Amino acid sequence: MERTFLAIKPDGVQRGLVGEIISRFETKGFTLVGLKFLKASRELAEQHYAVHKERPFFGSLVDFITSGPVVAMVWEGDGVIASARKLIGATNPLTAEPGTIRGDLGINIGRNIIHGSDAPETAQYEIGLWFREEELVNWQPHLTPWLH
Ligand code: 3AN
Repeated sequence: MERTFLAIKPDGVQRGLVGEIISRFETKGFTLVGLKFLKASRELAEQHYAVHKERPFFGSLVDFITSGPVVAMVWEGDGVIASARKLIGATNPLTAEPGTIRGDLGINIGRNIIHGSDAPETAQYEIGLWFREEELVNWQPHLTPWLH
């Protein structure tokens, strides 16, 4: 079963959007298999954003993601990587479609509320970076799977 890594960034936590954001993935029908609330270390943030190391905003990106607590999550379900990216919306909240998390809840590209893995390889890398295997729960929430 496919898994993705999602993280509610410090702006989403500070603005009290944690419940609303988790709700969107729950009501869509995906399954939560990992969840932790933490202030990321600089080292973790730099590893997480390693692909952006050469970008001009790398330093401020790491400053921001380590500035306050984040909600790190692993979600599971068919097609969850691409679907979560759709639910999240475009990188720039100003151009993100209404109905998406960023389109509905944000205005600033540097404060775009939530991170979501963009491909299977990134998902695997990010899940391994933020979670130990024993922190992920293998469970079947739906005894009647036809409900989905
Ligand atoms: P996404 O989060 O939509 O996958 P990426 O991977 O292109 O976007 O960028 C990673 C993060 O870097 C974004 N979530 C955003 O916070 C930040 N970022 C991207 N582009 C810019 C930019 N032009 N200025 C400032 N921050 C940016």
